[in-house]
Amino acid sequence: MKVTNVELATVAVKPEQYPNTQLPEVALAGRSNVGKSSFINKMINRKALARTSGRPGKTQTLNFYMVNEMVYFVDVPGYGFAKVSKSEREAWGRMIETYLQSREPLKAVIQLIDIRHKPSQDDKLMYEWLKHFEIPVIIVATKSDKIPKGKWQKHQKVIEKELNKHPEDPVVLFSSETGNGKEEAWRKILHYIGK
Ligand SMILES: Nc1nc2c(ncn2[C@@H]2O[C@H](COP(=O)(O)OP(=O)(O)OP(=O)(O)O)[C@@H](O)[C@H]2O)c(=O)[nH]1
Ligand SMILES: [Mg+2]
Repeated sequence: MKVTNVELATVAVKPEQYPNTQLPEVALAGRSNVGKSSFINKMINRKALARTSGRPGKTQTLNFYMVNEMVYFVDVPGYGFAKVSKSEREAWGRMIETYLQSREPLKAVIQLIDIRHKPSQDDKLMYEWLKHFEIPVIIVATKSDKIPKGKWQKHQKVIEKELNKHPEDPVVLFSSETGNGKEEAWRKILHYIGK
């Protein structure tokens, strides 16, 4: 995929602020610090358009990145981040649920799971919730650079089993460090947005 044009088009916390264009959207989901913003940067060949941080909780709004005037990548705050107040966390939860539940242009959610670890309870709940709303999910097992290639398959199997992954949802092994899986992730995204 040749990315020629990207811009942070919209920052939203409520539906009135979502873009009112006809472009399809794919949203990122995953626990805080799993690498959602890094995934976007890698996919669009930018070092730091989507802001990343070693500290969890970097992304706090819905950030709509328009790519090639073809699709929006929607960066979403991570879940499972303890260091915010309960009320703040609930407000984020509502913001994310409102978007995922009711957004007509949303074609798929890219759910990121750290390849090194078993999916957490939050990961499982998120996946179940997305399936309940019949949203297609692309599972991205990220940080693949952190374990030897010989172990990738075994870790992928654990993720699939723990999530009770539906057969139609693809898994892509990915690394924002090395670019592993980038073209495959693009292929899956293009499929879901009908390109
Ligand atoms: N080695 C390695 N590090 C990664 C990878 N992806 C992300 N990271 C690192 O993980 C940390 C968190 O990455 P972010 O992209 O900010 O994570 P996020 O999911 O957007 O986090 P929130 O915005 O807090 O929800 C950063 O220090 C990244 O450099 C990867 O594929 N490999
Ligand atoms: Mg982020």
